[in-house]
Amino acid sequence: MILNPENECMELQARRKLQLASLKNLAEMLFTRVPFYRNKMAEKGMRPEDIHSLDDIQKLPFTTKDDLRDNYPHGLRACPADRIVEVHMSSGTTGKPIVNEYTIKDIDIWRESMSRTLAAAGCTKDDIVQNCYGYGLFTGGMGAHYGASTIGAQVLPMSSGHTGRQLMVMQDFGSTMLTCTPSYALYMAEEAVEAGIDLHSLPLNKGCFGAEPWSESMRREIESRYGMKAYDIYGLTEIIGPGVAFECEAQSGLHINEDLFYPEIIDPGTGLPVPDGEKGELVFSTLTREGTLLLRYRTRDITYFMREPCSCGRTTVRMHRLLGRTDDMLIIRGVNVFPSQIEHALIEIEGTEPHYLIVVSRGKDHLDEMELQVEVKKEFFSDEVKSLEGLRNRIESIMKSKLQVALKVKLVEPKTIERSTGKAKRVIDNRSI
Ligand code: DLL
Repeated sequence: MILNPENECMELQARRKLQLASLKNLAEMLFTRVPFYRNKMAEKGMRPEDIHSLDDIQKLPFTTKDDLRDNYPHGLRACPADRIVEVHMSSGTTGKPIVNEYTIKDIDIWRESMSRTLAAAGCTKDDIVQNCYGYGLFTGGMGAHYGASTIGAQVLPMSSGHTGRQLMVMQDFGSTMLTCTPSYALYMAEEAVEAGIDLHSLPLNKGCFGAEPWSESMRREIESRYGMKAYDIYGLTEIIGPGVAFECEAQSGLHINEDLFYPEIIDPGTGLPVPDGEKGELVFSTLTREGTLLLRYRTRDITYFMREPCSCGRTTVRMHRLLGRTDDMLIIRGVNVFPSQIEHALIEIEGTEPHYLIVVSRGKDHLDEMELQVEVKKEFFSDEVKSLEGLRNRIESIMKSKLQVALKVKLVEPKTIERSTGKAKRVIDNRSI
């Protein structure tokens, strides 16, 4: 369902006009209220009144993760402290966290963008939404909660973890929609089988999954294990949290809420825009926010724009599901490898579970070595050694042809790879470079 047809199906010229007015306002607010941005704009010789068209955004400075860390905790706040009603922070593992401060209007923007997101997956006021994104500083829990409650659905604010309790509530309360990371959805499905629960017999029929990379094959896996429709949703703490982009019933690219968050795709090397359809780094500017405003924030996420009309009727630009990150890309003996390629290939191979871990190290000969630990299905593991050996060889040769670089496969018993209730960790890089 299209929650806000006026904005989501707006004629393109009208939207561009709206975006330009918002961009001018954003530049003005940043210039007058945030010294960090005033200095950055001055370095470029730019003033807010120099913006005459949307293309002029290219003359404005980028913002990076380091800029946010350097300004921790309040350096980028664009309004008086007493107007902030909520704060979220990213789950980063190094250095200071990334902070996002919200005013009441910012929370309303979040409600709007997340309710559009959940509605596109079919959520209505009659749904019972089991929200297993983590609550707390992470934006997933509150974001999905705000979206579902704005629609008027009933929210079960479960947070992540306590899988036994999740499954009990899922059955006893008749949850119809699930929101969590895709890896946790698969883990719960696995536990359900173990507990003898037939997920297909439950009223659950749709879910919105995101916050970590996942593949088309993993979607099919979730859809078949639960008997539900699984939608990809995208967002990041820096911009608002979840609700930046979402799939509609066509499940063909994610519609960007571009009246709220202005997207660009650039060449990460040159910083110049790439032509539509070409891969590059996704960049966002917050068009209407008040607390933490960002100009041309470099997400490090890699995707491309899909501008062909969508069968759903929305006119917002779509982005392809994420193809990787500029910083997650592994360079193995000079070859670029994305964990998503490995996952995609793995799910197609019969006998394996979609749980894996990539361990990279540097061998005695100083060359990179990549080990792929893969869980084997229970029935396969009890099989004879010969067939396990065959499976291992098959995975190694499929990976070699897909990745153009060799890796060693280690088959491990079911349930030995650590499960995550939030974002899964897929790569351990032991190279000290
Ligand atoms: O993960 C916000 C979120 C919560 C999105 C719930 C979707 C659902 P961060 O913790 O700041 O925020 O992490 C943001 O996670 O830059 C991507 O690299 C990755 N990511 C988010 N959604 C997807 C997705 C939340 N659908 C970072 N597919 C982003 C792949 C995703 N990666």
